[in-house]
Amino acid sequence: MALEMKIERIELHEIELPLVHPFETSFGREFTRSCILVSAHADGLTGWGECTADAGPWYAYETTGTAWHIMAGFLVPAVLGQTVSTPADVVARFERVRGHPMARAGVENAVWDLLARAEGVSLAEYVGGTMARVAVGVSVGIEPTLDALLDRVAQHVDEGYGRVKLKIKPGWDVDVVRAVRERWPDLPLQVDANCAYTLADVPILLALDQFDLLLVEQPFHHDDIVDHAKLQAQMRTPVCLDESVHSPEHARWALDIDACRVINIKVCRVGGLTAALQIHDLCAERGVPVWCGGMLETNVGRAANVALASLPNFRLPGDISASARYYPEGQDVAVPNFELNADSTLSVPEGPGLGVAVLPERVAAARSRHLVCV
Ligand code: SMG
Ligand code: MG
Repeated sequence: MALEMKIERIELHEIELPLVHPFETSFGREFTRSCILVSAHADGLTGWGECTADAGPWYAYETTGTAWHIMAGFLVPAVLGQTVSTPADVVARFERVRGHPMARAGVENAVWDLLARAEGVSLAEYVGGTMARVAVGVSVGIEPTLDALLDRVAQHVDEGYGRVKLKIKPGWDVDVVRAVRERWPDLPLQVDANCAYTLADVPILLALDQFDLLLVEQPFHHDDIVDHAKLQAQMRTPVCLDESVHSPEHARWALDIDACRVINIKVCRVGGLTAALQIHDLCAERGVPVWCGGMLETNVGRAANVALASLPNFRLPGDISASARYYPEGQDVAVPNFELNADSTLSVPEGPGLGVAVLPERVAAARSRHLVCV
């Protein structure tokens, strides 16, 4: 008999946490991180999802404000009071909503956690994960000086990270990558431009080919695949798409025209775990490796990322660093923290659902807005 759950209550919690170190990308520097936590309640159980839309539309068009509007006005009403037995029931109810993947992911993922808990299995098992530990790296932001950047990289290498991603932008690229490569000749290294370049910059990007990078991530426009295909045709280093792949269809279109040879899967960017699994499977069929991106998640989103990254085609280390890299001790909303293993992996939690416990007092301490829907 398939499990059936009636969604009795959904709560939205907008929170803001300070970052332990400011994080700068080509679109700006962040000192704090905002997100919306979603809790779905049924049969005495609670499932949690994290919507990673940020305060402003810098990484993607969604913000905490737009996501709140879409969740409260459209997505929550579509599932509240409904009976669900699989995540597909939620996806079907969201079919009329166009766009707003991060908002959809927040609600859908809360139901995934709820259903996995009801089944008494870990989320990793529920999604079909096969690995007990997932390979991870660390994403290093732009720093005020090259010396400061080298210090940051050294700190993370000393902590045990076996793969480093550097953020690049025009004026902070070839020389920076050269300096890091000279100091760490064998370090698995990759770069992420967050859309900061155009076709006019192809010579700069081709200059990166000499540094033996794992990949170059999203150099061009946040919706582009055509220009990326033109670059990949000339570049030895695999192009990896992040921002441009915001649905399984976008992944297929990109692969069809050879716009990239690797895809960064972020659960929220693609609209939830269901879409993330579809992209994983599509890439596996086509022989294209994927890896799990990060959005400075709390331990709630991180636990979902770790579960997802336990699937077999996650063949490159994820941007899923240890909890201590993100928020001050005692402030993350869920426990236990994720710790880095000596082999640059995180262990996949074995407890039911996400395998972390959300602490209501920590959510309340960080919360700026709260909505209870019954
Ligand atoms: O979660 O460790 C992390 C950050 C990984 O660099 C990271 N994410 O474009 O891939 C990316 C960026 C987006 C961060 S915007 C908040
Ligand atoms: Mg990226």
